[in-house]
Amino acid sequence: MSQEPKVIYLKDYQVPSYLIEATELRFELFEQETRVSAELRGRRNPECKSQAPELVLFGHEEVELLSLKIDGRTLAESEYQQQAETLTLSSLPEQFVLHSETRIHPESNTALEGLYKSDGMFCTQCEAEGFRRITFFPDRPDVMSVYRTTIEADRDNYPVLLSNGNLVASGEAENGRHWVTWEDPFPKPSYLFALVAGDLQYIEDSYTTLSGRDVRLLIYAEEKDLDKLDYAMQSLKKAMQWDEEVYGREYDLDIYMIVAVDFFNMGAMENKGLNIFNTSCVLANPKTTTDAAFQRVEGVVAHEYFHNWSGNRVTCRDWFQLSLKEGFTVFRDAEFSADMNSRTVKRVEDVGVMRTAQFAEDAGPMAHPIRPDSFIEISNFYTLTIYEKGAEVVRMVHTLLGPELFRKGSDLYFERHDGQAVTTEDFIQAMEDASGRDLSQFRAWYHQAGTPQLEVSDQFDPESGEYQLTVRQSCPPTPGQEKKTAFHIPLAIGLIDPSGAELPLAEGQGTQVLNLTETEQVFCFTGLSQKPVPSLLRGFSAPVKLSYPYTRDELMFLMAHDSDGFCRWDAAQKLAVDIMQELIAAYKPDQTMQLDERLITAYRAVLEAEGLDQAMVSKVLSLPSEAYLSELAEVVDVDAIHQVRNFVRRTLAAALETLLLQRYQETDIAEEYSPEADAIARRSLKNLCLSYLISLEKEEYLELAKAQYAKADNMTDMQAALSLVVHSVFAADAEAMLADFYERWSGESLVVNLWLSIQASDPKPGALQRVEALMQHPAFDAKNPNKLRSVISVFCAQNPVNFHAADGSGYRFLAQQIIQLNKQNPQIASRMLTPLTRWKKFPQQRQKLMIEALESVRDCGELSKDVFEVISKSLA
Ligand code: 7MK
Ligand code: ZN
Repeated sequence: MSQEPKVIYLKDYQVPSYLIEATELRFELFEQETRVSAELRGRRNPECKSQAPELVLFGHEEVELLSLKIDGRTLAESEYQQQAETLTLSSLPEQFVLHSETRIHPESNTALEGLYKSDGMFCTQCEAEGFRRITFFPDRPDVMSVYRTTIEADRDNYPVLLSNGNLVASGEAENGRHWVTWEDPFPKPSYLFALVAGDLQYIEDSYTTLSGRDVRLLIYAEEKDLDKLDYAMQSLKKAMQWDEEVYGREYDLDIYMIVAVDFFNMGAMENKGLNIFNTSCVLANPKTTTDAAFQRVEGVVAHEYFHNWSGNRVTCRDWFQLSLKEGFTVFRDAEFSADMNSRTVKRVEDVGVMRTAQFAEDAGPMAHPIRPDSFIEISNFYTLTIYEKGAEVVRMVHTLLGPELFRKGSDLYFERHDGQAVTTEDFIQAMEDASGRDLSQFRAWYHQAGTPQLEVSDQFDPESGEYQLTVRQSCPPTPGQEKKTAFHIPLAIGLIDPSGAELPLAEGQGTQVLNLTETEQVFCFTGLSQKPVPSLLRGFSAPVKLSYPYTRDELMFLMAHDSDGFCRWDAAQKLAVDIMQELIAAYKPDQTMQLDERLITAYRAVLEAEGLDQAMVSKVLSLPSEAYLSELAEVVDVDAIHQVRNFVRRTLAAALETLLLQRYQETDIAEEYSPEADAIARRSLKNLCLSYLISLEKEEYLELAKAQYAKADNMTDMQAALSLVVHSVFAADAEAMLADFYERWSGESLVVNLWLSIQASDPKPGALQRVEALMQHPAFDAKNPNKLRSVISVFCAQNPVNFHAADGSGYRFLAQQIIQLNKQNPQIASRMLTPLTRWKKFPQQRQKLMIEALESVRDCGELSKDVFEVISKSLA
């Protein structure tokens, strides 16, 4: 940056002065350059009242302007103003055709935004503002245009040429080149534009929509990955059907394409008719893919498909509205996954992400509301807050309205705004209009950042049989927001009597949703004979932190009796957290610890119980992660957390050894791999038991893990066994297994990523040296985001004891990497900074070292906007 980057404010929004009705693009792809010709048919926007309207075209500095014409007349340089990232035209006629010729260099584009090369193929990523790296255009989502795109390239190297919509023409050109033309009839913002050119193979299927239209479904990948596409295809068809059944939404083009690419900054992209996916979110095959990745593929395929309505047909007016499409679409994909698999498991997993990572974001220097009111670089706002908290906010609307009125609201929203670029306000308004409910106070969720806290206390009067719940809400300050107004919070609760029976509440239901709207409220329940145990925040009905002074015995009682699956799991978590926090507070190295027997008793009961859902057993028996314990801590003591968690795991394993082994053997059945929920649950429980057993450091369990590794016919069991041995004390066996694994899988890039991650997350001393060595390994590629994430991000986020080494070596390492990446790939650089931004949570000495690391990045020279924004907010 030659100057300080500019802050963009929502309050400065103005409608575009010109609309672009049609865009005709022509790409000539070469190895040394790409020529782009763009013809924009524009006209005055009747809604823009400006007297002297200007057409602002955005264009990245790397787009070289070769010529510019209006209605066929070449413009002299004096007839437009070119600045660093914009080109401004004034005195335009009411209607015009603007024609530009430009040159770009996808072959050297390492930022992976705009048009770039991934492993020899051309592909694009335009969201949010990548289109301006392709050509000059009013690259803002409220300018929607139809596109006609011609691509010309060498036929041998790029036999497949794709863009949005329908293929309308193709032909041969000179010098062994060929061309195709695609036409997308739906007006769309430029961020949904896509182009792919490469040597690709595909699988094909079809889907008949509710109204009887046949849609061709094509999934493209490199030839070597053709055997990993079936699961994505099945997932796509399930998603198409689900959206018809649950939202009444059909697909609208005759063709739907997905392309798998290796180099991708994010997970996937919903480009109209031509989704582009990170291979990690589309390829799946039992031999090479873990259960977690299968689930990710199903969820991401559905997410991108659902965007066709929540994002593409109805899009965002400006990028402050990002959560309009992302929060809603995450809610939709979460419900889809819940319907396809286990609802409670999906909820438990999503709540884990909220509590561990989103709450941390809300408490850090980058905290922002789900509808931010300013940003420097929009790429920095593809956050857990926009996505996951955004989805929780939509879920609360669903809870407040109930399923029928929510559906009425979504129907109205899609109908009213089809083909438009709208705001989160339009979404809420549609929900209000369709339901007749008042959501005025609820709107605070959109503009207030931070995690609300609920403090609950209760009182029982045996005389009158009256039970009172008092709920106080507050929300801590966040950057730029000192004071908050009260939120409208749906608090789902149940009351359980001492026999374990659930009391009937409103309308005889076991669960009642309390509407919290004031800072303090009292709720009365009458006709009780004994004091109940309250079951609070059922299903995680709101993204809040709730405290109630449960005793450990009450938590055990809830684990056994709560009818809400989420709350049973939550009670187990709270019990473990409470016990571990006490140990963490008292922790001194080399001092013996004592585990509260009640945790053993509680875990034993779960292990012994017959007929429990195996998926839930494995969730309930999973100890809170180090990351979650860190989030809960006032000041994070990484070593104490790590040591205590290991101690608790080992102590539980010793006390429950026989049961764990028994469960392991019961779940270790020879069966053909299936990615269905019950099979996943079985493997998850099996590998959890193995992890407890391995912690006992006995040879026999090492042998068990080695045997599992040797006989595994699927990557879930294989990687679990490998990871447990590598993270154990059995160093020699770990080395041998790692070598074997690499030899077997060196040709499978995604499997190699598991191999890298397992090593980068090894908590044993010396991890940084191992990470540095891995970065010299031939399997590592510093230009590939998946490799960077597998090594650097995993080390910094999943290896806390080593990343937070007291000498600051982990921090300095990360700072160096960021400095490197800042030029090469700003989006990835900025994302990877996250762990350092949380410096306020650590003890003083660590704080000082983390700040020094941030300062070294700040002072390294020219910062990208992405890195600048995160650094400056972290050091503010
Ligand atoms: C998910 C944007 C895209 C972060 C998480 C995704 C991105 C970033 C997928 C890229 C998406 N629109 O569909 O949300
Ligand atoms: Zn999305």
